[in-house]
Amino acid sequence: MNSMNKIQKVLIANRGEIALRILRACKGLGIKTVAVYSTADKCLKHVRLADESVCIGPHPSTDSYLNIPALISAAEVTHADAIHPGYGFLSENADFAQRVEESGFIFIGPRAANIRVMGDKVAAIEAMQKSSVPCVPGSDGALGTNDIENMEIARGIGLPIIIKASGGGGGRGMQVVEKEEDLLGSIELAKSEGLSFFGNAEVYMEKFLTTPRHVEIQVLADEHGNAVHLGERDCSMQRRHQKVVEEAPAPGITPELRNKIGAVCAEACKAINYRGAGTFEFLFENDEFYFIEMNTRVQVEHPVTEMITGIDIVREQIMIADGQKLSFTQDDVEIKGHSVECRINAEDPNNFMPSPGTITQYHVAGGLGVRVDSHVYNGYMVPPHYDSMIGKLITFADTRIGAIIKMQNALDEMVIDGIKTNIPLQARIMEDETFREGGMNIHYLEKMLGDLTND
Ligand code: MV4
Repeated sequence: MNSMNKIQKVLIANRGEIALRILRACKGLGIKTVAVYSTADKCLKHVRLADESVCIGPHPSTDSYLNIPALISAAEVTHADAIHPGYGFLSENADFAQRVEESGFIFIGPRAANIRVMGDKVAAIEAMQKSSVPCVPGSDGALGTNDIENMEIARGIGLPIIIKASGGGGGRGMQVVEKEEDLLGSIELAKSEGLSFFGNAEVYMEKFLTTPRHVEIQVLADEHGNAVHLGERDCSMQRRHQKVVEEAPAPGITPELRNKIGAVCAEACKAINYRGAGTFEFLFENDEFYFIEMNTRVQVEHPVTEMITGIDIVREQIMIADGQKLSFTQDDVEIKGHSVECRINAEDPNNFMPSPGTITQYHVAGGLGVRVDSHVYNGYMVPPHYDSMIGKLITFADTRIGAIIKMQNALDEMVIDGIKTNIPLQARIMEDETFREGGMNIHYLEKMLGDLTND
């Protein structure tokens, strides 16, 4: 970037590893950075490395990282040009994106209108169907109040079905229905959960896929009508809707299958006038993709895609927000090798309880094809107020097994003392025979853990 660019200074509206990841991308582009932090976060690494920093409030997120007026004020006093929301917090809040732009700043993300559509799952699916993205057979819109009609829709789809809240996503506000007699009660429950969790009682119905994989497509689109896909990630290794291990490419996806679904996603971006980075989430069962949701933010697991494509996704987000054209075409995107990411959480590996506290010894893994995206350091105090993810260990090799072996050695090298972490759990996963075969479905990890307490 040079003095001609609109973006000379970015305010990073986030914390932890992603704030550091964004800071690094800004530095790589010669862009100045503003860190914002809560009173619990003065010691964050990116706060030390940023050109400027502003305390935006006390530790509860609602008073700091979710406080829109505080963030806009911080951008004003520091004369930032743009705001990067990271993931979580306000990253998929259409009102925030709108207020950022109305206040004269660039939102490093999609247009508010696109975020709003994707936040409404019924509207998102409708937009995707118009663009020929394959969706789960379902109610084709929100359910009405006619019980007989709703029963007919369910019979038409065939049980089991799933009722989902239109304002939901990420696993809340869903009801699986196995028997006809449970349908009407489940619709009412999904409606009331939708209303209380998301302020939206609208629900819809889909065929319930019993053993799918979670495969998602990364896209990038610029303001000039160009859109590309960067292949897929497999995020099936999850527990209670929290991803644990992600990888790219997804085992068993042929280049033909990838290019076909990827092209559909890129075309959908053009059709909806999408801008920025995005992820199309699919369920993948019997070699078929079924769209479920679109994420309009950078995702935790973006590094595995970066490793196999060589494309810096956060850098591209910033350049797109600056108004530049994508500097490469679909033909330039080459998928090479295999990458695995293990999320490192400050938690008890046996009962998954958060384990905040001070890190008394920290030694990081290294070597060719080993990447550590983490903000923690020796003496860092993991605060109890936020998500327990303290970093990500990412490996890259020619082959999937090569990346797994590198991961085993990297996990072995890591020393994080003073708190409990899930490193022992990740080591168990890496040596698991079924994981090593690849292509597990979304239920596998919970089964492996003998965890029958899930919903
Ligand atoms: C589904 C499904 C099966 N069939 N939809 C859960 C979170 C939300 N993003 C969508 N989810 C699911 N939707 C149909 N039609 C199973 C899940 C699901 C799931 C999906 C992805 C990753 C992990 C999951 C864990 C449980 C259920």
